[in-house]
Amino acid sequence: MRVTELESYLASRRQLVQEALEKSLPPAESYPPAIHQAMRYSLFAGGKRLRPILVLAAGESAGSPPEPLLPAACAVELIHTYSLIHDDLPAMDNDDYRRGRPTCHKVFGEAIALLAGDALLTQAFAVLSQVPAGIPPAKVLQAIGELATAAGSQGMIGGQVVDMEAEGRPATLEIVNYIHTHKTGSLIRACLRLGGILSGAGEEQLAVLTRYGENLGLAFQITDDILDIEGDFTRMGKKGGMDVARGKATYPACLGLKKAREIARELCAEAQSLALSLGPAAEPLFLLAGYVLNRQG
Ligand code: GRG
Repeated sequence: MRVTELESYLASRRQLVQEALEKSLPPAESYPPAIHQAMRYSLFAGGKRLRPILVLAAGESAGSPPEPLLPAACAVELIHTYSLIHDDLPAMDNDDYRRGRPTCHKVFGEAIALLAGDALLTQAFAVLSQVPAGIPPAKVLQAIGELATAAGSQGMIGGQVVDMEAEGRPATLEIVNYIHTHKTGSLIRACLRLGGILSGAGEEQLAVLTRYGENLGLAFQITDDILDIEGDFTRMGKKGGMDVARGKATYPACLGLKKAREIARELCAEAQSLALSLGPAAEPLFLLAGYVLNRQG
């Protein structure tokens, strides 16, 4: 697969994910419609679907077709969407725009937005608990445990708490690393592990996928820090410059833009060499590391 083919790979995987996500939630008119409309509003607001695609690409590297991995791919995107809804609430970052349109609470009100996030989180586990044909139930159980831990107080939520606590204070690189590897990195790492576990990857293969996920997760958040300074609203779908305005603990704040860029490049190069070590079936993972480094939104 050449770099020019990455776009068609992304498009084909996005299509599969989109169709599966459609079926993962009750229809908008299901009673009570207010909650289902809010859940669908945020889920179908045009995200990149990077995390579900990483689940599929990790599975592909271990020889699995995409279909049996779709419940896990959807589960991760449901959790990601819930985290965005809650992060945008007035009690947290108080953002008006996400994915290029008004945030969930701006449209549906705070109470429904809070509940839409809760409902997406719980629905994620209902979806993941469906056992696809050909996947041993024990592997699904393992995946459920991994995703719950990654999203919980020692994963994504822990990262969010330290992110809030660090606001407006001079942050050490150690604190920034904790925030980035937990708030953002935990879920991305879980994507790689879920794809591997559900595809029957061996111990060594899973260890490589995990390290790839750790490198990519940190690189993803560093590029997000950089885009918050350099990106524009049209591409990012949200207002830029907010990290500086809020005194957030970021890589550029700690080390400067140049060093932040250099570290993101090194992390993606390391992810690419890990992908290469997995052989030709990991080519999408190789290209996805380049995509994360060069993304504009
Ligand atoms: C509030 C429960 C809770 C958790 C908060 C993930 C998170 C932790 C907050 C979301 C806000 C944020 C800036 C997280 C950092 C991760 C990140 C860059 C999210 C945006 O991900 P993209 O760019 O978004 O993949 P799309 O819209 O493309 O899916």
